[in-house]
Amino acid sequence: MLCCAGDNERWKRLSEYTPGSTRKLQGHEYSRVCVQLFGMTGHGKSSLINSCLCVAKDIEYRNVANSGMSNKPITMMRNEFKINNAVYIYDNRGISKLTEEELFEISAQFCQLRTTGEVNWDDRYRINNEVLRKILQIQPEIIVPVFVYSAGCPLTQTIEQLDPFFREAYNMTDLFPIIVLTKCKQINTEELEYKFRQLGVNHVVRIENYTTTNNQRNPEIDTNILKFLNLCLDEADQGINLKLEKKYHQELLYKIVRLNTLITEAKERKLKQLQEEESSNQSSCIII
Ligand SMILES: Nc1nc2c(ncn2[C@@H]2O[C@H](COP(=O)(O)OP(=O)(O)OP(=O)(O)O)[C@@H](O)[C@H]2O)c(=O)[nH]1
Ligand SMILES: [Mg+2]
Repeated sequence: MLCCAGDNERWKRLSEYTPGSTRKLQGHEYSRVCVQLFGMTGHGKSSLINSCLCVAKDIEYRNVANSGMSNKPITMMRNEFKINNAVYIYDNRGISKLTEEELFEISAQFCQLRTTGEVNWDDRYRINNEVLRKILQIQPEIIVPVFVYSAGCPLTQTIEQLDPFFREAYNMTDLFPIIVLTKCKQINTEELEYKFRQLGVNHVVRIENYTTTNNQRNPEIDTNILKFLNLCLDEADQGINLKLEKKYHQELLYKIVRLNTLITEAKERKLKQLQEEESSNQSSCIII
């Protein structure tokens, strides 16, 4: 299908990629790149995966990631899809209100503490011997954070309220998420792009996904998808370059300890709030 200028080079670059190869980086431990999708529910994460898979493999569109229309969230699991031997893309449960619990789960994913499977916002973890053993066995992988945002579905939150997510992504991965604007046909997204850039974002790309009703491969969508995947490789190698000097497991441990402290503090805050509410209820009972 690929027939736009530059597509063959982009496709070849993707097929031949190994971590670090776009910058000829050597002496690092990374053997795979994990493109990790986040975004509000219904904004097109699973559709982006379907689009990436059919273009990267140059095959017909199939709904492998189970995208769909519903008034309820569809994807509830963290699922892995293989683009090639070096690049994997992860679908995710959609964010609802970006609560503290959701942010902790996102951080745990950035720390490689999550494998695939059900994503439960309340399922917090504790650092114990088992987790420490697991950390030492973790195969270093480079995480490229991606935030999928539908230009066609205004949110109840403002873009500024998404700031904690962008900060956390940067703290944990050294990269600002790539923004993928979906459902943007005939929509002027300049103002939206500006707002994301104000939060530190460097890359905003517009992609009209393949969907079950728009599933015929076409050069324009193919090119945009290939550009996006190539951008993920550039970001991955930028991340590797930044991390070359750092000791991977030491840094990972530091991040996990930091996350654990944040979780403990949040728990203590909630407990204190509950105790205060209880004692104010008791005093109002006495007055009555
Ligand atoms: N027109 C148009 N529709 C899209 C696009 N991307 C996704 N859709 C449609 O939007 C709906 C939701 O898409 P999904 O990919 O399932 O969204 P999701 O983010 O995975 O949603 P959850 O799994 O519920 O979190 C589906 O009906 C898709 O066909 C797009 O770029 N353009
Ligand atoms: Mg989904």
